[in-house]
Amino acid sequence: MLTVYSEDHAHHHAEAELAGGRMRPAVEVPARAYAILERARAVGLGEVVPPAEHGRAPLERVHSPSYLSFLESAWEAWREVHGEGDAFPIRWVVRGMRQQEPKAIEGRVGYYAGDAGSPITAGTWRAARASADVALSGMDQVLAGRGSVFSLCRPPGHHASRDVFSGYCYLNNAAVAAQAARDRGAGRVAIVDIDYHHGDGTQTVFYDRADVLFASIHADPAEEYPYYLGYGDERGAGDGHGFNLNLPLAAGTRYDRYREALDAACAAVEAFGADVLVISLGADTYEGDPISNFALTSPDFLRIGERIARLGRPTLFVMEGGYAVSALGENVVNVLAGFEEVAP
Ligand code: OKP
Ligand code: ZN
Repeated sequence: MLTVYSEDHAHHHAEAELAGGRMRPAVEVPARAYAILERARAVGLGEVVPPAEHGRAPLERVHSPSYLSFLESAWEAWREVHGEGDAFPIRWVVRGMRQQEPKAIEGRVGYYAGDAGSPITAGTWRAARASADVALSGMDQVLAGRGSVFSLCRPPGHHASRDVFSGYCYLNNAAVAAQAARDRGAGRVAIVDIDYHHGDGTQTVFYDRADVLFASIHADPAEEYPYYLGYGDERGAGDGHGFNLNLPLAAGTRYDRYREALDAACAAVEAFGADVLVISLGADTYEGDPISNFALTSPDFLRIGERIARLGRPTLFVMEGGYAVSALGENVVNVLAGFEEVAP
């Protein structure tokens, strides 16, 4: 399988994140991407190519121009006030407040932030743009007729919505790639999100649309991040009604139960008749993940890849989460190898 990868991800390297009431070492680190790349090379997964620059236009199909301008300028504006160091929100726009971007950087950060665990660093914009280019270049290859491509994105994207950064995500790589496929003539695009956390950003982007199906298997948001979206009764709105499928699962979920949810997501993709499939690929469902509570084993990831391949669709894998760095390469590449076992 072709892998698209950019070294530029390393420009996003937060020292710490606010978690559990204290600053803790960041878990979304450059070593994640290196571990996946190393494993892909070690098992001879296939060629690794850099992305092409796609510019701002495909980003603006998903994100608002004002949000993109904010992301591009936020760290510099923060530095002018607070000096070197990562930018974090400390104030949010909540119920009853004006939905309007203020002038001060502290107010702007809080206006666009979904949590305080997603630092904006000196290199975040550069890395996030490269990550979106990795997804877009992968989609170029899928649309050109490659049956499957792996976009080794970092930072991840599925918590970012039109104008919100959250959950280590700044640009929604999977959404940008799915929208690019639509803009270039793919009739129906399905996104299946198998990250442990609900893809709230992706769901929000496509919630009122019938041309992009979003199906997600994730930890029950009543118990787990992102808490405020991802429940089973969210089926889509307006034209999009029936084109959103959430499959929340309990803490401790093992593959026997996970497989049923994956079958349900795959059945939805079949019924929808997707021309192109985008997989938001998180491996934080692994039993050893430090911030998650499912119990999938490394061999289970082979089965996931095999099941996805049986859908028989042109497929773009877009990397999302997974924080057990020592097992991450094996788990991610197992999904891709399982896929290729069925659909070489
Ligand atoms: C991003 B992705 C853990 C704090 C969790 C946010 C998690 C974001 C996950 N105590 N903070 O979906 O893997
Ligand atoms: Zn996750």
